[in-house]
Amino acid sequence: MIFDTIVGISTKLGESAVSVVRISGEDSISIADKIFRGKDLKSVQSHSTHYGTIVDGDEMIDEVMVTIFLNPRSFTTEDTVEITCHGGYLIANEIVKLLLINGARLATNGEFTRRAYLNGRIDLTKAESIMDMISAKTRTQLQVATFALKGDIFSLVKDLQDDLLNIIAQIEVNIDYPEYDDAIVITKEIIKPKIEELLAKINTTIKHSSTGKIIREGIKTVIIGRPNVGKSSLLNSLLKEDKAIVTEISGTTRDLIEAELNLSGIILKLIDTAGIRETEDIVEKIGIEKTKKAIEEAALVLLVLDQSQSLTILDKELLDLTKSKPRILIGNKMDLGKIIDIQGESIIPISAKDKVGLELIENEVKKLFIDESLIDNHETILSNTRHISKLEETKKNLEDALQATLELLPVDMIEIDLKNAWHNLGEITGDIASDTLIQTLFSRFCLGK
Ligand SMILES: Nc1nc2c(ncn2[C@@H]2O[C@H](COP(=O)(O)OP(=O)(O)OP(=O)(O)O)[C@@H](O)[C@H]2O)c(=O)[nH]1
Ligand SMILES: [Mg+2]
Repeated sequence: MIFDTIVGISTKLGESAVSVVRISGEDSISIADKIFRGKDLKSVQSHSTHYGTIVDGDEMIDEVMVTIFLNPRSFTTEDTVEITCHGGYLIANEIVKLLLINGARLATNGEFTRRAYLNGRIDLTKAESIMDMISAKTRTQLQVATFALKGDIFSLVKDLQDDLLNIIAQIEVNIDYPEYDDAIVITKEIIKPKIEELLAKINTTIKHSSTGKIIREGIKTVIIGRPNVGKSSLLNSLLKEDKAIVTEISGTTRDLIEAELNLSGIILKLIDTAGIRETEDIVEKIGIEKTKKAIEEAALVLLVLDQSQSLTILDKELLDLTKSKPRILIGNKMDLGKIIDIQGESIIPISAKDKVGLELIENEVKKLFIDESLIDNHETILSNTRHISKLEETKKNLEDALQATLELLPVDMIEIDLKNAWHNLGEITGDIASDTLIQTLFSRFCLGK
């Protein structure tokens, strides 16, 4: 496909050694050449870098290095120029302005990557992985993001599509040559185990993806408990900073306090809450309402109890309120001894004040949410919600197909379900993708990428 020539700044503006301005499209070299002094860029080889200056008429703007990538050997597969200029807030913008005057257009978010996709250089999973790599905050997030870049997700989906095509082919043969009396019955008998096998593969991938999703997105975690049990102290100890105010006065925390914690590679999106109790204080009341909402929205509850005291009615209410949530019971103030008695559920003894026992919480979080063997064995894990939901739709199609093999439905009905499954898989890689999908997906990218 031939597109117009776009320009964008690929680095963050700010005081830094260098910035990179990127130009891509048919006229990128001739446009860059108009503002570059040092060499005739139109006659240089691909993958070569040249020293020179950027000029606005007779005025020198900056001393730069220019790298040329000739079509098709570039990220976008188009002729591409990368101008490495000095950093700062101004220079790169000045160069962009000159390029605009000379015929380039300002790139929209993610437009370079979008071209790489539209020109067939990368599939959607790779494009999305680049975005995930850029936003990764932990080494594990990076590891999961690179699966797609290496092509692992693409192959995984392609293999599933191949299996599907085999089944579809089997049906088509029998639809085309229905001379055998029992063709339909035989077809169903043959394809049923094949569909089951495919479903099993998909189920395993979906199961593993819960670990991937947690790694990519983190765990929304709420710290709750009655007033004064040490919720804010726990937040502070986990973060290793005094983020929340801690006092011996009940009802110290009034509003939600949010913070992010990197728990050896897993991001906990922590929320410290106002302790729940009956109160007439209007500010505290609002705080408590927010706590209740935060509990509903959380994926994990850390319920803090004071283990130096016996359970109160409030503790019991909170235990009841969160019984169907993934939760960890934390017995704080272990330095004051243990009086609390809880049956049938383990409680992790800690002292938030003395920072003792915190690693036990970490272990428990991992036990609840992460299959570490997958990471250790470098298994391919899906982590992107879009991919996972498409795979879930595929699963549904296959279940329908399986059901149809059991009923007295004609085989071409089964084929419809299988084709839908194939279509859903195609949307993961972008084999089949609507304009709206492409539009929204790439608009989430940063400028210049
Ligand atoms: N002995 C002991 N005291 C603790 C421990 N953790 C917290 N405290 C004390 O308990 C009191 C309450 O701590 P906070 O962290 O403010 O409790 P909270 O649950 O956030 O209280 P509210 O915000 O009022 O709901 C403070 O005086 C803390 O110093 C602990 O492990 N041992
Ligand atoms: Mg507090």
